[in-house]
Amino acid sequence: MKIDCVELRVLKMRLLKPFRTSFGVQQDRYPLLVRLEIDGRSYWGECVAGEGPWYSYETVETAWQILKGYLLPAVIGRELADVDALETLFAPVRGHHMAKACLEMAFTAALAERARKPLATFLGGVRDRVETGVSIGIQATTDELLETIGARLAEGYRRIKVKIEPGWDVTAIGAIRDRYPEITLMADANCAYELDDAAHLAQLDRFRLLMLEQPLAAGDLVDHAALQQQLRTPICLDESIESARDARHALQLGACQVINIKPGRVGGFAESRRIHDIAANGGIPVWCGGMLETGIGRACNVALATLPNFRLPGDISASDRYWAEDIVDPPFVLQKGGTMAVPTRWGLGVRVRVELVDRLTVRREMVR
Ligand code: SMG
Ligand code: MG
Repeated sequence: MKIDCVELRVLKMRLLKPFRTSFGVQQDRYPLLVRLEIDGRSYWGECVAGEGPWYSYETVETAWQILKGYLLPAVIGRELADVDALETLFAPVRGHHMAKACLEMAFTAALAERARKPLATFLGGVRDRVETGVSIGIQATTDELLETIGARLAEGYRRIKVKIEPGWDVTAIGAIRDRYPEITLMADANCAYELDDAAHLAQLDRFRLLMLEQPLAAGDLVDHAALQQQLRTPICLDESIESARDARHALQLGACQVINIKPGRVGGFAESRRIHDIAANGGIPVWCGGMLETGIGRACNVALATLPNFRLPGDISASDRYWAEDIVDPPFVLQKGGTMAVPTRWGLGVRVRVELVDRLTVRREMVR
């Protein structure tokens, strides 16, 4: 299969509500999309990089530059037998997994469509619906937090994740447990703590959290291993796992008991699959994270979450948790029991609403 040319686009999309984490507030998102042209047909992919280098060193701007300057010239016009061929051509570029991932995922969706299979089936998925949860940002007050959680539970979400940071942790989680003693609850710190905070974080143990996500710095597997020794709550790694090698090291060190896989963070589906398998062999579950994606990235996440070792609910919420209007048709909706149906159409499984994408586009360029 040959990629004839690729269009890069940046959209401007406003979240229905601002989303606050330990590293900042997001309200406007600028999704970077790629549109691969192959034999006159379009295949879309989404890059999960943010506007600034907070969650990761990658940004919309760096991804655009790496795609245009290095990744696209390496693959456009080349005969590509499979994803291996693509990965081989990307290998000389160090890092930049978010830039690589959007191409890899769009290309994989094209291969799935050519094979006349839904993406999930093409990837080896084993289920027709995936378990989902919702991620709730840091709120101004405890009352607002409890109210927001109540609203999400009423919508049907069955697993609640809350963002924490120093000053918004033990008391906030305790208030949630007082009000909702039985809900499936977890917390995500996005790297906001240090190993010296171990005794403080151990106070979370009494709240029976499903897991504590990424308490310490992204690069720090060694301190995560030391922290896990001092916590009963399972540690889950997100930012720390950028590759299968990271996953292998994390397991060897005992740095976590759960892994959050985001295909957009690790370079795409193939690397996600390798991390999935390493975790499965090590006896630890994985789940699919989210990066406030549009329906394009969400379709990829849903497909990936059908693999067997995705044994915990993902941050894969419905389109209306994020956007007034999603750019795919049909949008993703929450089903009974807090699940999401896996699209059954060939390829990506959802249609991209090109007229809406056009209206939201703030930057575009064709690379040949
Ligand atoms: O997509 O529902 C979503 C957001 C899930 O909390 C979420 N993502 O660290 O896991 C995480 C954060 C990172 C996204 S902040 C842009
Ligand atoms: Mg996280």
